Amino acid sequence: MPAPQFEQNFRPGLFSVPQLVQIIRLPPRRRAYRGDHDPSLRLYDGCVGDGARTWICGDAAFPLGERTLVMGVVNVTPDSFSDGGMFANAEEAVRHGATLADEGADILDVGGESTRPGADPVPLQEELRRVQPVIEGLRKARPGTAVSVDTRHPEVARAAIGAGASVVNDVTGGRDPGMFEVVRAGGVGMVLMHMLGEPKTMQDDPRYDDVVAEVHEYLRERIEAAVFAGIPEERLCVDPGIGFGKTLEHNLVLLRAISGLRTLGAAVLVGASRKRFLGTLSGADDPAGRLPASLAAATLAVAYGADAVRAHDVEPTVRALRVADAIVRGGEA
Ligand code: PMM
Repeated sequence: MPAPQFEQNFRPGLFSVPQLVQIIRLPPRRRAYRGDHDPSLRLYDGCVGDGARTWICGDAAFPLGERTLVMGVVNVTPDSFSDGGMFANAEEAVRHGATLADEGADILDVGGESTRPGADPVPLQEELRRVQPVIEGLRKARPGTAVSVDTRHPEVARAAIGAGASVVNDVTGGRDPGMFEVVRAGGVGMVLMHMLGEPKTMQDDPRYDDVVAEVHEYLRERIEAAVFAGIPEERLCVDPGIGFGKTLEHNLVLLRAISGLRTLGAAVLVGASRKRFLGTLSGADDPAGRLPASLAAATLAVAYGADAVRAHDVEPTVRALRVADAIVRGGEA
């Protein structure tokens, strides 16, 4: 990685005082990543006092580090693994999203294409038809709550921004060449998630030499590509993509390594809610029965350094995170 190796290069007199000031001000991710992810590590110990960080998403500015943000899931799909079919018409989806906002969601994540393992792609027009009225409805019903669109298609993202979305949550990390331009022009925030391959085949024997290093490097490169495309760094958030081309063991190692993602400088989102590995570990076959497991994963994600969690069950998640935040961040319960 072409990061300046300050420790190795530094000799007295090598840098002028203004240069040294610049070096000190460089965001942490520009310093070398040392592959520092020993699995015996690493509760995050820098949540308090690691400087003011803010995630800017359109008109919304989310302070990071004080309190964990909650992204509530509003799937408008007939086939999502966790809640598919439950909110498949716009009115019900808006009602559900409004409830999640009242329960304390900071962002409502509206998705019209299931990305569960094995899912077939949805035609663009159909995805648009699903998400647009829900985003418009939520903006009217709960104008104070930000809306994100969960899509990997620039055409859908553009229409969603027009309908009032202030975040694009792209599970491919901006793989489509047109996506960054839509986000840049819209002035919105973006989630860059890691996914290995495509939803249809991603769980067919996923392999990595070093899952943490590879996911980290992918997200670092995606941040650079987004910034190069003109998206300010403070609009970006990264997500390791729990369950997206990962075995149970990959998911666990990635969760333990969240603090490493903090060195990239962007906000960090983690979505473990109701996922299959939680069913395997806890013995809950039904995704709706995975609440205790989801709360355990969310609270530990916070302890390991997550700024935000994506959750289906917002009310219990908010309550659990009040406790986690009080312990980890030193705030009040
Ligand atoms: N998981 C799902 C969908 N979108 N987006 C982000 N950023 N992170 C995730 O972990 C994530 C996501 C799949 O879960 P769902 O089918 O319940 O929405």
